[in-house]
Amino acid sequence: MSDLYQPKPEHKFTFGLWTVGSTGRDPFGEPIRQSKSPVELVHLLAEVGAYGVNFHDNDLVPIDATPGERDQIVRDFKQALKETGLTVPMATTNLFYDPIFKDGAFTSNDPKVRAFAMQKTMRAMDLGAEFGAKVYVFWGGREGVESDATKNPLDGLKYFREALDFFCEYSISQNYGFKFALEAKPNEPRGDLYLPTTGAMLGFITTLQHADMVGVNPEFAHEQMAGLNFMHAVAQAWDAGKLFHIDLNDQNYVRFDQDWRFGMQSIKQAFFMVKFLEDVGYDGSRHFDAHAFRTEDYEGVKDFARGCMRTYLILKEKAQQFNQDKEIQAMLAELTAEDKEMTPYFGKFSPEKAAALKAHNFDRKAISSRGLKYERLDQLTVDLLLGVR
Ligand code: GLT
Ligand code: MN
Ligand code: MN
Repeated sequence: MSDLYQPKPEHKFTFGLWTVGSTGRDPFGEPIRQSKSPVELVHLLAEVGAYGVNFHDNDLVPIDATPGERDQIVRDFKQALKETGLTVPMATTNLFYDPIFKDGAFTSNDPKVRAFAMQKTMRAMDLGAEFGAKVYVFWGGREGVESDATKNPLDGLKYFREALDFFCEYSISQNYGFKFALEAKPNEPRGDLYLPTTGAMLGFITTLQHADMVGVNPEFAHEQMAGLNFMHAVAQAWDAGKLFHIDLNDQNYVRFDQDWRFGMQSIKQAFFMVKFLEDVGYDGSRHFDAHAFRTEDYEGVKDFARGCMRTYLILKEKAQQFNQDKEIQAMLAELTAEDKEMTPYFGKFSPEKAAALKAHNFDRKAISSRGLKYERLDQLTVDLLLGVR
């Protein structure tokens, strides 16, 4: 039984270097863990059973490294990957840490900053491609404003669109085969970030020249910060064929970005999220974008990482149980059953269909007086999750 919850490569569990590498620094306090090198972090991830490791350019290569230092770091990291068997499915650019990005990267008012952001991203794409990454994430941590007196959002959209069109062409010209995944967040560190939700990103993608190459990387905590239902955002992305990557973590609704261990707080939402991914057959990375509590040493960091994967696998088992539960499934079948009398009204429009539907008499009182048994259905779900079913 317990082996069911052991992570295996086929589960595609990945972590960013910045997640297990977090030293616990926050706006109110200094680091509480000694920082570890990328090589040490790869070994830590291998020890807990992860499949892959993702990075920002500067998680691996410091922003002011010389070309010689870069090459040495790349060699050492490759060696660590070889020793552990870990892969690098995704890469990204840090466009938020350095002070040059204080007013944004691609959406900065300053053309020099925008051009630097493009240069940095192309170099980071080269680095990611060197490790075989196929998904390239864009999280615009500084793309936004504190005051709308300072920037025009239409300019921001135009600059971001131009940059993405440029990177699609760059990837094609280099034969990198990247798929780009845009990650939304409503705020933090900026007062307001542009394109604040996954839904906004999906709308924006349709305006791009190479829309087929661009999808989304929704993050659990970011939709919850906006008070939204994460699974619904993911479902919309899936429906659009745009779920290229996913950031799993947790947090309390409508707070600052807490980036907690997956499933640590919102078990029910996490359950429906896992059930969705497994039911539709999503086959991309299950990336945990979270970090250990600030109370932990590196043993606690391992507990954190193991916990993310373990909870995912427990919820996956619970999803199977839900799908095989006779009572639950019978209720769902009844709720969603076809009504032969109504069937002719659905599907493609025709004037005859419209006329027939307009003429139909509905017994509103009878229809609305039927109890739907949702209380029972939800309680069965709760029983199942709490392990008494
Ligand atoms: C940062 C952010 C995350 C993004 C990472 C990728 S960096 O930790 O909070 O949500 O996914 O840029
Ligand atoms: Mn986050
Ligand atoms: Mn994220």
